[in-house]
Amino acid sequence: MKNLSSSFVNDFMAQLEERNPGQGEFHQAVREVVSSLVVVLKKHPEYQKSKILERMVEPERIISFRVPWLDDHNEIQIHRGYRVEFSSSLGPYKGGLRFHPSVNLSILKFLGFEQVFKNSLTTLPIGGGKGGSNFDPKGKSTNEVMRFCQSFMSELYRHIGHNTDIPAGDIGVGGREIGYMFGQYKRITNQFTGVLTGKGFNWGGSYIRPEATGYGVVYFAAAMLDVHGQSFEEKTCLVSGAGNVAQFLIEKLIELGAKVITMSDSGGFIHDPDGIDRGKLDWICDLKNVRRGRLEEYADQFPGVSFTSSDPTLRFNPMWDIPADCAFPCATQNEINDKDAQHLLTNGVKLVCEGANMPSNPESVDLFLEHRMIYGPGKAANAGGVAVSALEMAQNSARFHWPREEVDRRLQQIMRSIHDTCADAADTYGTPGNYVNGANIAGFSKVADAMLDQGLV
Ligand code: NDP
Ligand code: 2IT
Repeated sequence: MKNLSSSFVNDFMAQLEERNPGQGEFHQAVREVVSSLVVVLKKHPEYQKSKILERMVEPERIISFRVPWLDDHNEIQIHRGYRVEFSSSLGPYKGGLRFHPSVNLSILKFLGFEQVFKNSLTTLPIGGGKGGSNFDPKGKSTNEVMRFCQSFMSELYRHIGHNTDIPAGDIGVGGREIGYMFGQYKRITNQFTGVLTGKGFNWGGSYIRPEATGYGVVYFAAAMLDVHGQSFEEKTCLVSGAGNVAQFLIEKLIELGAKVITMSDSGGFIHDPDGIDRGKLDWICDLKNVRRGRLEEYADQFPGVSFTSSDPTLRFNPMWDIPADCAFPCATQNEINDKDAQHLLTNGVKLVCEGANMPSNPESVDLFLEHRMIYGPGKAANAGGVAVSALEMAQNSARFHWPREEVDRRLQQIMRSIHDTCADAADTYGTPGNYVNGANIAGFSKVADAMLDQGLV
């Protein structure tokens, strides 16, 4: 039996890094989980004997394929598509598709790995996966997006299925893209099944799926605040991102009496000291979802608002240097670094809750934990999206719809249960209030036990 000293993590990581060179984001996600699990492995030698962790970091299957398509000028374009089918221990592979120029195997493996733990935390029967392409939908015409989606699905269809692998949206993939991919899947297979989630409500989608990730983050954060006898009333909040997660998160924060003063996209951030109210949020949703414009336009539209362009030469994001009570990163991975974390701490932010996947880099997470920040890691806090995806699958199987109130009630219940499960696991393993350890340990245990039950496969 291996001696489980602190060198365990370093030894484990050295081997993982050697086997997966150049996959920084994947290394980062695994290191965090393995660091939390040392105490669990000490207590459970059976996990070590069966090499559960070693098996878990190896995706069950990785598919990579060519996506050729014709742009509006009749030029041939070629992109790369992927699906990382990470774990089917708890159910069919489940997780989103990301269309963004930065997409590569490292990013999809980190996302797929995180998804396994997140999906386990939902308590619903779903394994973990992730996919996508380095295609950038920004600046493309609707016809170009449709042709790309059809070409992408012309290959992906043979690898997925409502009992095998059920993709959904993520960055760059919303209702429009899901619609085009669903149409192509149906055309090729001649089957109308729940093979994708995030579908339009009229053709198999669930109420509250568009809202679920953002609402769920707020429900999770409210549960964390509740432990400290607090609510969102009068709290000033910083939010990054301006997409699906950010929009509905802000809607729920406003409903609960909070004041949201920032939003961002890849061009920069807006600071609205008066707060983004319901009317202004509607304007932003129209800008982003219908007109597909840049957030910068918000500053021209409403008085007293400043816009700050992204500056890649700066070692920090000035948006995280604005005094506030709470911060919700909802854009992308590693958008908060140690300098940003320091700014949040010195400016009085008491709660950070992650809508995005892995938005805080390891140094900033260390700072949050060291300073006893109320910190909700993405794999727990943003699980509401995939949870309602699983509810969409259940509704599709039964061929009916739950009413809006019913789905929202279930979402609230699931987020409360994820919160309590993480808090309990953190307590049990001697790190009360540490939701990072709690999420990693609780997410791991269910998958590990299922793997033991299912033998060496
Ligand atoms: P969207 O594509 O709807 O929105 C993404 C937002 O983040 C946009 O405002 C985008 O700006 C900004 N953004 C993306 N990448 C970057 C970047 N590299 N630098 C700066 N800004 C960036 O995606 P979602 O809202 O769906 O996803 C946001 C985050 O939430 C992601 O981390 C995703 O993995 C996570 N998540 C999403 C879930 C879902 O159900 N959709 C579920 C759980 C987590 P711009 O438009 O200029 O690119
Ligand atoms: O990161 C995520 O959890 C998602 N993008 C949602 C996945 C899903 O299957 O709904």
